Amino acid sequence: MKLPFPSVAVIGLGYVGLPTAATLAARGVEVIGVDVNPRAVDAINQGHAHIVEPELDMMVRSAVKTGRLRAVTKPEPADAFIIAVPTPLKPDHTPDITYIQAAAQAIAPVLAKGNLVILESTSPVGTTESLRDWLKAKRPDLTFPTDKTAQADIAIAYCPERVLPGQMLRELVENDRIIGGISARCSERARALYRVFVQGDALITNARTAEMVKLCENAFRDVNIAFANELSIVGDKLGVDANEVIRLANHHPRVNILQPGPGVGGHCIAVDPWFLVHTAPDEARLIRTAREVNDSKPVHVIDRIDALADRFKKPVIACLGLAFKANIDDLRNSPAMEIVEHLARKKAGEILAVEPHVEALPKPIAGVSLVDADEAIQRADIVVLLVDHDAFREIDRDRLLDKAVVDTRGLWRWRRRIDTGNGARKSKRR
Ligand code: SAJ
Repeated sequence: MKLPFPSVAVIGLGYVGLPTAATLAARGVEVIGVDVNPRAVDAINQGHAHIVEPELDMMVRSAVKTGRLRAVTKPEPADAFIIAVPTPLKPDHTPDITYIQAAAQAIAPVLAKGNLVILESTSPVGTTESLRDWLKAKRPDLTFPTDKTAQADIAIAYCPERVLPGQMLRELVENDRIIGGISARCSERARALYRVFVQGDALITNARTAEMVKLCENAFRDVNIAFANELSIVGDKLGVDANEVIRLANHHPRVNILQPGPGVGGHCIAVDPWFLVHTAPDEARLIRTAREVNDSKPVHVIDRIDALADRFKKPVIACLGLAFKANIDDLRNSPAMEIVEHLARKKAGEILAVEPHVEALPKPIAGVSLVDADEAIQRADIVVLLVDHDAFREIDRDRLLDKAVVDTRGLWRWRRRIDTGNGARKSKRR
């Protein structure tokens, strides 16, 4: 296959940039990986992924070995540039796009006529046009596109990533992509680049629509999880198990409710909806409320634990799971960690934390010890299930009979048999 862009610079070698760089290199593209963190650059050049993702380490090793991937701290000339830098949330819930601005400043000097620039970072609507304006200000010698331009020296598009941590390398190739060019010609150029490794459809739209598509995908999930979380709060008040309600309601052919939990964590779903609220504060009312419902869920869980702890003189509380979701080792932005830290701060009891995916707590927390599930359950008065790790599915439920249990994920109740009448068990994707 003749490569439309023989060399590609990927700016930002994080959870999205590094898998993208390694995948492009595996297709024969000469990839220049750029990151401001010299430690990440060194690790990659030695053939190691500095982030944990299944099979990524192996792909990076082989890309570096074949000479198709090389990491540097400053951009070099290339045929195309993919920007995949973080866009964190500021404490006041407004988006911080300074890393995109810095990436624009860094690539502007090496841009040349015929280059394609793609923004992949989750961004508020309008950011791709700002990127164009920043580049234009630095390079008055080049022409840049508008939505009406048929031809410009530089093509610019917004193409959001949609990969799920833990399945990135597969989803990077299989998922459909949204391609939002500033002009129709920009979209065509960007589509040619993704065709090199994407097997899914590459769907063309404009940049602003593509920006909103990315934000609405995560807001969709947030709103739906908020609905499930609200059902569980209502169920607690009414003495009804919301997990059973949801399981039965989902047998309706047009109902597919997500699972309640201790709150929403991670780096995307709990963040991106705020980008929409920020740009349309008076209009995005449901989206804002969903954020508030999900953000308040840890407090509801803590209140339930407190009510149980009052029954014991010196309660021993087992907290099962610290990661932000099942079967991963990422403890950042995790509602489970928030709950454990809160319980420790208010000295709710002796806390036995269980997290089979890590060797130690990120930092010591007074009153909290990391133990295995066996010991925690044996010693606990109260068992709190915070993450639905596969490892916890197998826990013998008889061992919980004399314990007070808070199962925030409905993991153990799920196993209770309900007669379907025909023995069939349907499962829907979550
Ligand atoms: N969660 C629930 N109940 C559910 C499903 C999830 O409480 O039924 C919680 C999880 O426990 C976790 C949080 O939501 O705390 C987020 O987990 P997730 O698996 O839903 O999503 P992320 O944050 O790992 O990845 C999301 C994905 N977006 C969508 O599914 C719409 C992924 O495809 C995006 O690429 C990613 O955000 C991103 O980078 O934006």
